[in-house]
Amino acid sequence: MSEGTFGNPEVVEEEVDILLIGGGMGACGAAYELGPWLEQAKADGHEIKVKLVDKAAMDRSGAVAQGLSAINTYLGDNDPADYARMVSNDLMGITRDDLAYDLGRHVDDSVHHFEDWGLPIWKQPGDEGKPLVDGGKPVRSGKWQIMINGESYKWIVAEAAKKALGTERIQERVFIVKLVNDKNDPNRVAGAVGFNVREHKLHVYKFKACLLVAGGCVNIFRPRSVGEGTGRAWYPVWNAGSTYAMAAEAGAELTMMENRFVPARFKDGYGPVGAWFLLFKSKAINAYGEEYLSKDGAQELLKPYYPYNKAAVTPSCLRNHVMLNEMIEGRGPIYMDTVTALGDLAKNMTPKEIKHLEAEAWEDFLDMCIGQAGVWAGENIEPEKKNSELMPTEPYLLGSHSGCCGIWVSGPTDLGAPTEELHAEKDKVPGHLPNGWNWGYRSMTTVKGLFTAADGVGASGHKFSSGSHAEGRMCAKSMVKFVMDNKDWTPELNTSVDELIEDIYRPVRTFLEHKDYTTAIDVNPNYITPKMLQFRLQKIMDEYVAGVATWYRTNAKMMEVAEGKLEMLKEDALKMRAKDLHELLRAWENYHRILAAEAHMKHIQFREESRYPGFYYRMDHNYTDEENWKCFVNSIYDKDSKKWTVFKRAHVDIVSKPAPKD
Ligand code: SFD
Ligand code: AMP
Repeated sequence: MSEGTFGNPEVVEEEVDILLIGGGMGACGAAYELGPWLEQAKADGHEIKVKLVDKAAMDRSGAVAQGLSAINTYLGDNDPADYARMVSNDLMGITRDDLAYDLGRHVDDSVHHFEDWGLPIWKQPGDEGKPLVDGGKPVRSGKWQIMINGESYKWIVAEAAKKALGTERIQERVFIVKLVNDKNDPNRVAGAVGFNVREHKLHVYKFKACLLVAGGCVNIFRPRSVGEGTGRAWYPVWNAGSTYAMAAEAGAELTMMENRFVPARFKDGYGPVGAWFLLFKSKAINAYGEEYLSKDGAQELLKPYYPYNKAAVTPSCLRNHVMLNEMIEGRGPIYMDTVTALGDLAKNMTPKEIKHLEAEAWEDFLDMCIGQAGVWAGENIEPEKKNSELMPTEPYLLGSHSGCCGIWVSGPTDLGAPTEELHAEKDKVPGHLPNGWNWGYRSMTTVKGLFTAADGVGASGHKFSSGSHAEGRMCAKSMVKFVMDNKDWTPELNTSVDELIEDIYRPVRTFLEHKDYTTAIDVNPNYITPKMLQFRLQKIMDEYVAGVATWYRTNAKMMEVAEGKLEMLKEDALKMRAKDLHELLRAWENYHRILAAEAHMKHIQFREESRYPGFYYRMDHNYTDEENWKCFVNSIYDKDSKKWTVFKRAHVDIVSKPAPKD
């Protein structure tokens, strides 16, 4: 085969049984779990071929690239049913208890493996060096969270994944652009296509099953960091909505795409707040020193969002809601009162212990958000002497952190349902789950052969890094089963390789055809640079779809405008140019972003209430409406007509929830 050139790539075709798209926490979990299953299948006389493709290098790819300072989901002595309750409560009542419970009962095993592979987990005094599995008591920052020395977290997890799968089964620096449906069954995936971001190669994979775990979606809203700070964001900028966009184009049902996460973070550096609130027992205060969340009036503000205002722990979005009110009413800036928190903690400490405490505060940033330590250093902030500003960030789409947008998947088969109604149905419904919640293979989407995990799975947030890994492992098992059940099936792509090349390299052709029309490479009436197109998307989303420009507010009329503008943006996206492989990557990332953004907008438009105040407001329906909207909002995209069908699915509590106390 001839070596490829720019726009005329060498085509590499490969057929496997299982393709893993992504190299983050979900993919590493799947890779680790697959190892022994592949050995077992081999011993039984079946070879299962697997390939993992990551757009970056696994050692530092995805959300955990910089490291983390806490593992936010470790159950220990907690009950998985309580975990499902917490997830539901924080996400305003609309989550899949079956998925959350399932995750809760499996997640700790991944954490035990992390420790075994070398991840240092903080232990309580007297238990230092004693592993969790031997009864070592972790330092808990909160009920569900444990502290780690996690700068090298991703290296450690990736190393185990590579070892289990074998590096010959891993292909780094290939960006997957789209899934390809099966020629004989439009509701089945048969392949995926992507390009190498370093060499002129197009990769075409055929498979029986595929795990799509390309993370969440960042940079669809104009970020607070612009100009000199461009590129600084909270969630990983390199996760561009590929999971949601590619699944949608393949025909998978999405769920809760109206949900978003707007984290309150240390201003400008996006540093984490969890350890400060939970471990150091710090409080957020307004400019006048008032602890606004507990002052008179906070409850009044939350009243329209009944019954979630009654929760024992105020949901994340409602905490934001009160903070935003302070800022809008002119009582900002908002501060994390680090001075009081560290002072209180230091009261009964020796000077050596105080130094240690201060080091922990710095390490919290150095482990996972070095930029924030830079802000502290640059602004002469010593947390024991000077408070730091907090700020709600631009919105992010994700399904594994404190958000729950994503793809609708098949639940576990062995969970019973406690309600009368469901018991009556139990003979008709597999695993006793409500109809439409289970179709045999855990984590398979509504498209045959397409699985997802972690940020990909909707309606079950609060999995975090550990839960994402555990969910990847569950997928590995169900994919192996799927492959064994479909041993004799051969994938056939419904699109020819020539057509795929034609489509994927359009930005390159556009550039080569028109580049000589002007003398300034970036100024040309025949094309738009990916960077400029991204700015347009961010402006539309920011100004009309409840970004920071409007304090996260929108209404039906604003979304009507957004709809029209997004339509035009989609048309103009066909005019994106790619002057090199880097821009080709940027062009396709933007394409994925636009689809994810469109799904987000369509869902917000459909849900006529404000389910997540503090994350976004439908000002024309500024309340939670339990009667009409305590339901999932799901959607299906038709890539030929480019139309979305958005609809309701009934919500059922599988785990009982306490009635709110008035
Ligand atoms: O402080 C393609 N997360 C936290 N989890 C915790 O347990 N503790 C914390 O402390 C956490 N916090 C936190 C977290 C994340 C970030 C960025 C910060 C702080 C600053 C959350 C977890 O990290 C998160 O839940 C999981 O990582 C999600 O896993 P997954 O597998 O869904 O996504 P990924 O790890 O980002 O990996 C995505 C992979 O896909 C690749 N990729 N590959 C091929 N083709 C394409 N088109 C692709 N698009 C993307 C990526 O390269 C990557 O490998 S705290 O805030 O609470
Ligand atoms: P964060 O650093 O904000 O991502 O938070 C890490 C963990 O702490 C997540 O599990 C959050 O839900 C939790 N958390 C953060 N802030 C608070 C708070 N004020 N109250 C309760 N839980 C919190």
